Amino acid sequence: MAFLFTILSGLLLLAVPIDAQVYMGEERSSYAFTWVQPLNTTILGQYGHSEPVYPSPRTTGSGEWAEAYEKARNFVTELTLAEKSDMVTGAPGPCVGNIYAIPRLNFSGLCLQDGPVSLRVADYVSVFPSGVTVAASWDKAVMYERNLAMGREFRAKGAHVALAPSVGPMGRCVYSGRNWEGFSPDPYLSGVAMELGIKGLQDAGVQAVAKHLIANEQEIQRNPLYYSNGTVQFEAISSNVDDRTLHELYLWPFANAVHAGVSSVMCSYQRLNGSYACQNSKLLNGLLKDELGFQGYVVSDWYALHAGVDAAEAGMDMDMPGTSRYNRTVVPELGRMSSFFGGNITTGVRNGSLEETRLDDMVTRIMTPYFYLHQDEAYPMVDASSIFLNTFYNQSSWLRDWNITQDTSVRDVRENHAQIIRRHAAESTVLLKNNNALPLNAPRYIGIFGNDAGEGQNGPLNRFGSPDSLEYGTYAVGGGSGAARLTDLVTPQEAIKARASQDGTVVESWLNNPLIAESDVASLWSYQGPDVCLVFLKSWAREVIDRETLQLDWNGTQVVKSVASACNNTIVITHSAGVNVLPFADHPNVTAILLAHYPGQESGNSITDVLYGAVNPSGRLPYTIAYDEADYNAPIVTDIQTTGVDDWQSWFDERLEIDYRYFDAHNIPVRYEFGYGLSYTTFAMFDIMLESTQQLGSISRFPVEEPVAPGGNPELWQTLYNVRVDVTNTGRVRGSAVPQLYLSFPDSTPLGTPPRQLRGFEKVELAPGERRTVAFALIRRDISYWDVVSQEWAIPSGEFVVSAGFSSRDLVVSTNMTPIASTSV
Ligand SMILES: *[C@@H]1O[C@H](CO)[C@@H](O)[C@H](O)[C@H]1NC(C)=O
Ligand SMILES: *[C@@H]1O[C@H](CO)[C@@H](O)[C@H](O)[C@H]1NC(C)=O
Ligand SMILES: *[C@@H]1O[C@H](CO)[C@@H](O)[C@H](O)[C@H]1NC(C)=O
Ligand SMILES: *[C@@H]1O[C@H](CO)[C@@H](O)[C@H](O)[C@H]1NC(C)=O
Ligand SMILES: *[C@@H]1O[C@H](CO)[C@@H](O)[C@H](O)[C@H]1NC(C)=O
Ligand SMILES: *[C@@H]1O[C@H](CO)[C@@H](O)[C@H](O)[C@H]1NC(C)=O
Ligand SMILES: *[C@@H]1O[C@H](CO)[C@@H](O)[C@H](O)[C@H]1NC(C)=O
Ligand SMILES: *[C@@H]1O[C@H](CO)[C@@H](O)[C@H](O)[C@H]1NC(C)=O
Ligand SMILES: *[C@@H]1O[C@H](CO)[C@@H](O)[C@H](O)[C@H]1NC(C)=O
Ligand SMILES: *[C@@H]1O[C@H](CO)[C@@H](O)[C@H](O)[C@H]1NC(C)=O
Ligand SMILES: *[C@@H]1O[C@H](CO)[C@@H](O)[C@H](O)[C@H]1NC(C)=O
Ligand SMILES: CC(=O)N[C@H]1CO[C@H](CO)[C@@H](O)[C@@H]1O
Repeated sequence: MAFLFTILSGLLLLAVPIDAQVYMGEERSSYAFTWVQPLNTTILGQYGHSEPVYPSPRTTGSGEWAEAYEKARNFVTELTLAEKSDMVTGAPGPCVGNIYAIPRLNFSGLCLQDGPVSLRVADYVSVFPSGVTVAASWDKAVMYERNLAMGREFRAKGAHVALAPSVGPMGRCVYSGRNWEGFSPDPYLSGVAMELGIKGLQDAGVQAVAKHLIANEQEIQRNPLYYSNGTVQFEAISSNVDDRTLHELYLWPFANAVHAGVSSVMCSYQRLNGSYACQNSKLLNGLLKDELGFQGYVVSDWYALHAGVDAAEAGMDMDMPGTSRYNRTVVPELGRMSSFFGGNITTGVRNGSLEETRLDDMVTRIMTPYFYLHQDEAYPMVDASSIFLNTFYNQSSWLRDWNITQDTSVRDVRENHAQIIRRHAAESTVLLKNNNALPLNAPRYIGIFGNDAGEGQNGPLNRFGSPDSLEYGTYAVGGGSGAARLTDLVTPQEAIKARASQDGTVVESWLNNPLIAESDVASLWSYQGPDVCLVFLKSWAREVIDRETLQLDWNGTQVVKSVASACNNTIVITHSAGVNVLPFADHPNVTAILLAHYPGQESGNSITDVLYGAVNPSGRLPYTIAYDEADYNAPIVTDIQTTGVDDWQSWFDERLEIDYRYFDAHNIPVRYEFGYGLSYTTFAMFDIMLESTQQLGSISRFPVEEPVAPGGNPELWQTLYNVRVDVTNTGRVRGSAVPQLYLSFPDSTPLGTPPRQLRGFEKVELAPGERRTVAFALIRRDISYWDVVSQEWAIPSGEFVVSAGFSSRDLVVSTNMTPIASTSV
């Protein structure tokens, strides 16, 4: 959702969108590079519109939701027209998003809260590892357990709806400011993380929201820009994506989300093929509700709605926050603030422009997950800390509308989650290089270097959701609406000191600046220098802005060079939003490199466990680290040179070729490939075996037509093959391997198919010498491409190569598979 920079209602009266205030400030103009995508009116003509798909499919409560659906239908029959309109329109209240209570029906309203790593607006909650960190775990148990624990906290604090998990952006552009909130540019890995994350939240009784649908792959110009008189100067950027790419990349993990029974889907800010995502009927009615069979409700990103009745017809179900972006004054005749929905919905039904059955469908979609998750039964009240820390609404604007007991006690909901967070972040740490430097063995003297090792300077957070000083302090989480309030934070410095004292190790620390300034770094330390130099570096990212560089912040590369010039055992550890280029990786004195991403509140304990070998790192890269920034394709559009109101356009011309698919398709060497990561032990793989679950020759090119269920045609989810490989631990310590399965599609697949695509992974823990068989199931969707002609998933004829290995470029064993024999033409 939109992260607000200010809540002062006075400022909000300015007819300037909140995000635009940032673009017009120094942040926008400071971009080091400019990428202007030329306006091509020929292509614009092709993409300029999205096919109309009407009417909006009505929910049928299919699948496990049948009983809840009946309750929701009954609930709707009790409502007046005004109450129905309230049910689909956000209102000021105690939470970041609110739906009014209807005490007459024992409905206590809905509380929607950020975000993907923590309940952002609350005290005494835990801060979990970020999405990118969890993706780096490649561990299905971690993906589920993290969100189950987080869901318990949302529930205990009285939030019905968690605005999580995120998979848009997915990571098309390495610079995108929100990539870290989601998982990976690989749709398969992201799809698994979505599915398990949603199950975790919902098993805790909290509604999950899959966001942001769709192609929200950059922050710059994600919202329209207005003149001060309120006229649009530029519409938001349009992500122009072809049909096959949308299905095989960006929509793929949303299909997993719907398959997992997600309660809600949040539509994104920007336009898709020229039409705003929150009123694009092809996207919402066509793809999401019809093709994927989504039974829940679509909620807008905050202020992403730009139409009333038209958007409802296009498939939008809930307007958030439900007030005008510019004018949050109460409309006297309504007693409410104005909204694209709200009064317009009531008027629309009265004057016949909106069918009341559509409005009933919207409310039914909203209430079905509520009943399904038993949220009508004794749900906890909104916690006082959420109310008092809520900077989104002035309490005077809503208190009179809510029957809230002024209970000022704050509930501590953290349970034992610190232990889970510590273990998850440690297991997600990616070891990229290790010249026998790790694990540490009772070193005599440790030097800790870098601004990222210790505390920040001025408390945990400023109003941007970032540490008050970006220069000093370790990064446990990024900023914006995905940020978190760190009730607890264990820094690397304090955790390492505590552990080192057990061995009588000397520990000394230095910040970045003296290291850069000093030409003779050795003069900074005692005559016998540290026998291990730990350099902690970081990269910041947050919503609203995109990253400007892939170098480590605050002269990180220079810090490594300085330390390594005088220390022959330099270990680099990063806390980062995602991709960094690592120009020092081949330096002979850089003996180890660890990526911890944004690890959450136990940061120091997690990294110390890895450094000392209490945890054997088993993270793997969920993206590719190239040699050079310029090696990455799909740049962010940072500017335009024309003045047409529609001229911000982003052509997804690389189609399926993002991240490793691009590097592989063009044989570009990379520093560390997708799926790569080391361990303190070594592994080997043998004996790939493939078996079909179907009779020989019985697999059809297209799935048999079946009634759509959540996730689409159920046939797409049917296992057609099982693949097995044997993995063994060939080293001396216990550790976890991550065997990965990649498919190369036959030559008959249309052009543009990536050379290899991930289609399976498991994490398996092995004692030294232990050998285990690992199984991967291939479902129909895994071995199909999206056929734009038939508008169906199709299995290509001919031979697939099925390979397994330890990374996308370390394929150890392979076999062939021919689901459909080649037909001679
Ligand atoms: C909240 O609203 C009250 C009453 O309208 C007003 O006096 C007060 O200044 C507002 N506070 C803020 C922070 O806007
Ligand atoms: C615009 O796109 C069309 C279709 O891809 C292409 O043929 C044409 O050369 C492009 N024009 C310019 C000016 O780039
Ligand atoms: C977007 O436009 C492309 C090119 O015409 C088309 O293939 C695709 O189906 C469109 N997608 C949507 C959602 O409108
Ligand atoms: C509301 O709850 C009360 C107390 O549990 C119950 O007596 C009443 O029937 C409920 N009303 C509705 C409309 O469900
Ligand atoms: C708003 O301001 C812009 C730029 O000054 C101008 O072009 C436009 O005509 C104005 N619109 C209205 C409705 O006044
Ligand atoms: C905001 O809306 C109110 C109620 O409709 C109106 O009276 C007021 O003039 C508006 N303020 C601005 C700055 O547009
Ligand atoms: C209806 O929507 C318009 C924007 O199209 C908004 O200005 C207006 O305030 C809305 N009306 C109500 C009653 O919410
Ligand atoms: C009906 O009401 C809607 C919502 O206020 C409005 O957009 C539309 O123009 C109205 N139509 C007629 C025919 O009055
Ligand atoms: C407010 O809540 C209290 C306690 O839950 C209840 O007794 C009372 O009837 C409620 N009042 C209104 C106006 O809903
Ligand atoms: C590596 O460190 C040693 C000090 O231990 C130093 O003498 C040497 O110059 C360093 N090597 C490089 C390439 O900086
Ligand atoms: C690193 O330097 C120390 C002295 O500073 C030396 O004792 C040690 O052998 C060196 N290690 C390597 C691997 O060169
Ligand atoms: C010596 C050096 O490289 N200093 C740079 C450190 O980083 C800041 C901000 O990123 C630059 O402004 C300095 O030039």
